[in-house]
Parts: sequence; C-alpha cells; structure tokens
Amino acid sequence: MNSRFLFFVIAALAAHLPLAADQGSVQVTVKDNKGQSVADAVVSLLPLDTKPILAPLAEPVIINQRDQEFEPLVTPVIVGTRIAFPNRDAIRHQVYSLSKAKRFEIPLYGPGVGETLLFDRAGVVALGCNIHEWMTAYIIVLETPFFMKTQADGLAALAALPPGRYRLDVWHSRLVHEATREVIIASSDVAAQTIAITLRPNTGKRRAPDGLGGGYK
Ligand SMILES: [Cu+2]
Repeated sequence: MNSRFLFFVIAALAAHLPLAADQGSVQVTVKDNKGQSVADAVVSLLPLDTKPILAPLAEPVIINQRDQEFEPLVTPVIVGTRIAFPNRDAIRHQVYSLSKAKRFEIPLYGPGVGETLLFDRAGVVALGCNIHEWMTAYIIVLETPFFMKTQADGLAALAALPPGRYRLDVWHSRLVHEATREVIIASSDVAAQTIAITLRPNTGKRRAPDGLGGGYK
C-alpha cells in the first residue's frame, strides 16, 4: 500500500468519526428551596431526538445490607440491570418491594450474597425489609445511560453527551413536585443548570435505633 493512499484512508475515517469535540456536557446543581445543596438526587437526561443505546453492566450492581441499613440509599441504573442484595450483617433480613416497576420479596436470608434480580421496567423501586421497618432504599430504573447521583455538593456532572434535545429530570425521595425541563446540549459546550426543588421534611429514621442489639435472628 503506498503511503499517499494510506493517508487518504485515515483522513476519510477521521471525517466520519464523532470526535470528542462533538460531544457536550452539562453540570447540574440541585438545591432545595432554602438554597441548601441536595445529595442523593438523581439527575437524568433522556435524548428526545434519538433512541439511546442501553447497555446495562454485565455484572450485577450491589446494594448491601450493613448495620441494619441498605447501602447505598439511592441506586440509579439502566433498565435491564441486575442487582444483588448481599447481607453483610450477622442477622437475617427480608428484602421486598411493592413498587409497580418491580414487585418482589426475597425470602428471609442470613449472611451471604442472596438472590440477584433483574430490573427490566423503568420506574422507582422502593425497597424495604420486613424485619427492620426503618430500612429503606431506592432503585431508579432509567431508560437512558445519561444519569448521575448528586453528591454532598448537590452537583451532577454529565459528559460525553451527543448534541441534541434532552428531557432533564431530577428525582429525590422527598421531592414534592416533579422537576423536569427540556435542555439543548451543544457540542464542546458545558451547559450549567441550577435546579431548585422542594423537599418534604426529613422525618424518616435512617439509622437503626441505638442499643437494638441485633434484632431478629
Ligand atoms: Cu432487615
């Protein structure tokens, strides 16, 4: 192959490959109506002009049961993801959900990996434990690969977004009103969005009561 031909082929390929510069990003800051940063909110972007490629991880995502709590509290996943619920405590738990997106009950089980379940419907799955009524967690099953959970600073930064129109949604377990808006992502651009949400007061006990001494065995 002569070198001029090779150069031509490479140049032609480069012209058709999407370059990094053709992708946009967005930084979303979620605050409550008092201006405080909100952690554990899920920011997702659903493309409105194209169907996103949904490629769930091959390995199950893990939600632990540790010290009589689910960990993490909030787990966003792509539809079609499998999730395992290992019990890291010395006592038994009984994980269940009554949510429309996944109704299930795993029989009482002790320390170990337990069952792995497939989450194949979009929606919010609220988890509970039949033994320890304070145990709560949420799985957010999404029909888009573009999502992120906010950290303590309320920030979710999403990169490598194909340019176009998106529906931006913010979910939080104590959200009062739906928080959604349309955004346009342009290439090599960082769009900044600040979203103020109203939250119900946090009345739920998150941690196991002190001195419970192991609970149900
Ligand atoms: Cu439990």
